[in-house]
Amino acid sequence: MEDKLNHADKASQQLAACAGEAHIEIVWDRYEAMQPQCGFGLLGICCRICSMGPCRIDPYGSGPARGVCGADIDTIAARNLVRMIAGGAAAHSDHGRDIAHSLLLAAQNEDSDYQVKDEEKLKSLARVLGIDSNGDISQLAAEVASACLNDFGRQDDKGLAVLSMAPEKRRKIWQNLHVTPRSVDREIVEIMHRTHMGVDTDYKNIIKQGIRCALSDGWGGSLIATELSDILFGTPSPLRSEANLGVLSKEDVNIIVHGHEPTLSDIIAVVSQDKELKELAKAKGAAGISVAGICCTANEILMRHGIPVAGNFLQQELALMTGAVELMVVDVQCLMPGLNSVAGCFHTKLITTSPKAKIRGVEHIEFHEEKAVQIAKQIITMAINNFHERVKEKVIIPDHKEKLVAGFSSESVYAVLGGKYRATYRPLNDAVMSGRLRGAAGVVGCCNPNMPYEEAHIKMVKELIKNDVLVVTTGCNAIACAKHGLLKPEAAYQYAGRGLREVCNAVGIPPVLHVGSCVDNSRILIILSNIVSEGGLGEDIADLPVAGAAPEWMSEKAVSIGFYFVASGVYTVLGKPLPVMGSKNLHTYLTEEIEAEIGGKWEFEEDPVLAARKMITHIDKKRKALKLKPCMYEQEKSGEK
Ligand code: NFS
Ligand code: SF4
Repeated sequence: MEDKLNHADKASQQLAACAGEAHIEIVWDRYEAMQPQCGFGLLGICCRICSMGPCRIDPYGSGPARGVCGADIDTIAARNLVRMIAGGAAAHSDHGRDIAHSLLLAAQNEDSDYQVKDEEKLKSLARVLGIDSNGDISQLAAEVASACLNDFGRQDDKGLAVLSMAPEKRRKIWQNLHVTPRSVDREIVEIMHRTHMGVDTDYKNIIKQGIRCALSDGWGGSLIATELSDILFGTPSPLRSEANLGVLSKEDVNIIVHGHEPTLSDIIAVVSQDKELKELAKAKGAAGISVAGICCTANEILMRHGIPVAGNFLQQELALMTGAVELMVVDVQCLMPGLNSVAGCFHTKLITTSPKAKIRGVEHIEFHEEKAVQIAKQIITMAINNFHERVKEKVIIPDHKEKLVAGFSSESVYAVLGGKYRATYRPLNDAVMSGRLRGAAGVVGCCNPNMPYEEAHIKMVKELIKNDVLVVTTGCNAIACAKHGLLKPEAAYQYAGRGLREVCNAVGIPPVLHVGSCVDNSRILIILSNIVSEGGLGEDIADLPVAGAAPEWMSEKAVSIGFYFVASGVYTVLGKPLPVMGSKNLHTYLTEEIEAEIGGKWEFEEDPVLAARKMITHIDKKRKALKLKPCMYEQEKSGEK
């Protein structure tokens, strides 16, 4: 386990060691116990879709070449892969649907605990959807929410209404390939249909549906989640905060919100400021109430309220190891079922809230938007009442946290990079065109015990910014960057190349821009779209000098995200490969042939520095195709080497 944490932040190292000493089992122990993992699974070539199976194909040709039904290795690998896309798209999109429901509820009910916070954004989304944006705000919010909800289940073939945010040329490419998503739910259902026994067996045709489904996530469900969350909870703008387990307080009641949807966490963030609750905390011997987040719900409330981040995916159990958490409340996604046994070693109360995500043996307080504040108060009160159970001798709050600047959105990037006087992407495009910025990269995604914790995230990001590539980040990568000091404006001096440093210096931003949670990868799509429409860098996302990566990916959501970036024309790199390595044909298709069809392609590269170099090579190739000058300080740099 130690090897896996050699590059981790000090807080994680300290608490993982404590878990070891106390014989408390955490994720790295379970990972070790699981070795060796099934090679057929890793290669994607086992099938248990029907009960004539399970079938597995020997990739070296010494066993049967086909399943009982006759499915070959390519069919099996492709079916498994697109089912991952369906899982990921479903998770993101169901989240989007919930936000749309919350907006509708707020619009229809004056006394709702939710109100429209960003009227401008509501109006601009209304215009995108072809809705008259004048008139009563509640009425408009209801219409926008209904139009978005309609994209989940529409039955015509016109395509999602929100797709109009994509560049025109891109939409044409999708049309010609017949991958324009028709409705979010339909694409997920169609994957399940096509991958049922005896339906689609042509691996390229299966992947095509995977792409259509992934697009319905990125440009559909996720985009709806982001846009409507901004409307409901406010569009982020740059703010300061802190990250890592050192944000937990010795004196306060500590509440951790973990999961993904902002509907509950945003209310908890607000209600925790309630005077009466603060008094109650004091009456119970605490100094106050501290809220901190884990995973993407952390990103949601960081971006909008500056609530500190306790940690990312692999720190969820470590947070409980501090012995200082009175209550952890979870909603959906990326919740380790192992949380319960770690919580059981301490006084920590674990609370589930979503009817979609219960954990056996864990107390469930069902969250309903209609009673949001009331439920938030109930949960916070429980935490306060649990404070006296904290065992002082067991408390270990690591002395490690980092300062950060977060809160970038497609709108605030617009304002910040546009300079003080004109809100426009022009200066950003100009910086790329002049070669001051080489290009941009989205580095996103999970952490995974199958790799040294966060080593790939940090090494890749550092290599990119050193070479004048501006990095935008979301999800657990954003939290990794925060913990390692890369989200501070000063990081530009320390790590960025001269061109990027000049840009950061001029506008006072970090070299790595935190744009939110994983559904907020849709912000990256919109930023790319805006760069295209600003002009001078081609007509399509595929023309831009940009690349994407998820160096330590873990979840099905990451597979869906990667696919919608590839299908939007972005070269996308993973650390560990997708589970397709058993199928040579599928592997070649995804990493080579697909580029000619759709403009983007996959790359698998475990070495993070090499992966960054490949991204830079791709960026340079795109610069050359655009006939741009080489990066401004490149020559100087080669002189340095
Ligand atoms: Ni994204 Fe967010 Fe983290 Fe991975 Fe999980 S928290 S939605 S899936 S693990 S980045
Ligand atoms: Fe085997 Fe075919 Fe059934 Fe899959 S669908 S389990 S390959 S028989």
